[in-house]
Amino acid sequence: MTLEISNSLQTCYIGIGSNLANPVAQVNAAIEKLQQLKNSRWRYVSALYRSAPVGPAGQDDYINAVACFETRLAPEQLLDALQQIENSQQRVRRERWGARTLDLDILLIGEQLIDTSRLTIPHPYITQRNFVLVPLAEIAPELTIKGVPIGNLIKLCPVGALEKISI
Ligand code: ROI
Repeated sequence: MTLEISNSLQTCYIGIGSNLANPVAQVNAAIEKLQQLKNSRWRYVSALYRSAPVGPAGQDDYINAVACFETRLAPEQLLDALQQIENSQQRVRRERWGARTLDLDILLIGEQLIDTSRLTIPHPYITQRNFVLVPLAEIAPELTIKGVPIGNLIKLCPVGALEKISI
């Protein structure tokens, strides 16, 4: 056994976003890759949502979704695996908060609180983004984040245009 892989499965939630190069196809391709992640057991994915961009003006709308699976990967191994998927879909890191072909964000890993140079879990903006909270609540309506029920977080979240585009 390597040091990085633990015996316990942790339930994790991943935010998926794209606003370049056929975003629906980008998100669906990412979902297929997440379903095959090593040392992990797939659970489910939300509907796809179209959302108004947060960040610099002039970007196209995003397609967003949230996936859930259980994993034995350690948090930084999971991050490495997600970055490989981003790179496989021609993710180029340019301006902060600029347009992207694929963004995979670790939102939650069990109830873990992590703060390292590479990772902050729960994701630091999780409570500020309805394109994350709404699909997350769709697949995990009973979830609490740092003790706060997700329904309460949605009520407090800034409102941005958000439209479900698939079931
Ligand atoms: N805006 C929306 N609507 N959806 C995203 O996934 C998204 N991702 C980002 C930034 C650029 C902050 N804006 C976004 O990383």
